[in-house]
Amino acid sequence: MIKITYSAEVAAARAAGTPIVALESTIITHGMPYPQNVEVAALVEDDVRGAGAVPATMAVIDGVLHVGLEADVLQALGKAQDVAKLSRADFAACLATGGTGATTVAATMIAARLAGISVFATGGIGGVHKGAEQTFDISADLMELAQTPVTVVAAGAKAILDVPKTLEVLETQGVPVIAYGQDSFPAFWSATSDLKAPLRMDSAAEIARAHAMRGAIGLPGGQLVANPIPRQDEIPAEDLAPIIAQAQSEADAQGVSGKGVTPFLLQRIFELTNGKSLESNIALVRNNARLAAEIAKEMAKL
Ligand code: PSU
Ligand code: MN
Repeated sequence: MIKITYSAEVAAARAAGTPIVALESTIITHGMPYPQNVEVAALVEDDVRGAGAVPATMAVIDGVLHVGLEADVLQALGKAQDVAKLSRADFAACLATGGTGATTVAATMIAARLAGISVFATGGIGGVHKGAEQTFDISADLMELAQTPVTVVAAGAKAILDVPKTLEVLETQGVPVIAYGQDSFPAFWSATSDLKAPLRMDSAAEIARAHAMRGAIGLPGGQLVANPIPRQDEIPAEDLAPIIAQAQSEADAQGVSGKGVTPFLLQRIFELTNGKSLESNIALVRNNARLAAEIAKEMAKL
């Protein structure tokens, strides 16, 4: 009933048992401007290949789930204006109605599970938004991590979010939050924060074993691996704070809500930093892709 198509590269990897890393597409359609989005998507795919795994970027095109995007499909998706942003709530509806949509973290996890892929790299997950006590704006990504068995490698949670509340919800939902190679929870554009991560691991092998152990003891859900941005690419938190505050107050003043919030804030921060936020974003996604490939290789050994 569900139509799935695999890129030639992913189909070959599945046949050969080569490790595969899932990648999302909302970051392409709603997270970065064209044409950098397509260039970055291709670079990130190359990072996965360079580390010895095969990339599977997910999207729904005309009602078909694409696991791995051929170059022309990626190009068309990156240029398109009216692509839906799919999460758990609308993923099935898009497939059923023949629609086209990019997958968020939540939808990419669902797609990865369907394709038998256990690890996924992105930039930052969605989380609890500032003011959530009024708006109730909490990303479905958090609840997805609690129920779908995919290990997600991200650079922590963006400073546009309420990071302490995001960590609280992850704890309530029983999601392992693992800082990679440090004690502190990384803050997306900054490598560290004042918050200690609940767990710390220093190798891809440990992360792969923890993933397998969750399955072995019958717990549903995945893991969040918080991989700090490389030091040379970070933006100091104090430089970003006023910019984030400005973007947030503009969003409030314009009544931006629902799915529009995250893309609006990312775009305004890109403009207000003269593109510096995008450079950091690119560096951290690439860094996450490399770690995810190492984890995929370790998972394949178990
Ligand atoms: N982080 C980024 N860029 C993005 C996103 C997160 O650096 O584009 C996207 C991801 O697809 C994530 C989604 O799943 O934003 C979260 O959206 P929301 O807050 O509406 O759940
Ligand atoms: Mn939201």
